[in-house]
Amino acid sequence: MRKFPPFLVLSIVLCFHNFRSTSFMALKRERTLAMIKPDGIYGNFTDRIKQVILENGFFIVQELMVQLVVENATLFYSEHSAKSFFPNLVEYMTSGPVLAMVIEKTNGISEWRALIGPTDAGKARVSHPHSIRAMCGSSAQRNCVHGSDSALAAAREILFFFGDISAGLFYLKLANCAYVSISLQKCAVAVELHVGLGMDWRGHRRQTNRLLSHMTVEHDEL
Ligand code: 3AN
Repeated sequence: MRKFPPFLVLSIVLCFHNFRSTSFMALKRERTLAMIKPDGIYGNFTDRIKQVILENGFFIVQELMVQLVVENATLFYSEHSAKSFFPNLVEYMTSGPVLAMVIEKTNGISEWRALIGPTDAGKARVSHPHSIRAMCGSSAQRNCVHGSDSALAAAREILFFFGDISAGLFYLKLANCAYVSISLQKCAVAVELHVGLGMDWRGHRRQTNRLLSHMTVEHDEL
């Protein structure tokens, strides 16, 4: 068999490695959390927003319509808890149902943020007139949609609503904890245990699914 000089083999390996880490890494498929907030749902923007999502090449992996309660909204937006607008934000986010979606696309996190536009919908109408917030939002608070702002936030927020869908094991839906009178603290601890220890929650999932099965409005019921 013909032998290749070691330096040639090494060069080919390095080239391949370089190709993978530049071209492929820059074009990574990413999942992010998209949410239609209560004003988006009440304003009948759901179909138009989903149309924009699909027209822009996103795949909707999973969706869930849920009514957040104060504990859920407080936890979801905990990073803003010290801000003056926080009480109003919690009130707004619990004023009606939200539609949470896991959406996927190449560079999906930044692509979705670009599509929704700036936080302040009033400013978005001037600076990003074609953005989703310009279409359906009305202010800095009532901006009709949410998008994760980083990979870490996307992982946390997807876990918040859907459990770890990539592992497919953990279906404790944190957003529903309050409905079934499991204390929110227990839910948070369960999530942390799962994430931290990679535990197999199949037994727990069966039990939780029984509790949640009639309370979760899934995709086909919307
Ligand atoms: P974004 O949703 O664009 O990532 P954040 O994370 O700064 O913006 O804010 C989270 C949410 O808090 C916003 N979507 C909005 O509903 C609300 N919010 C942000 N800034 C203000 C503000 N200045 N006044 C009232 N509500 C605000």
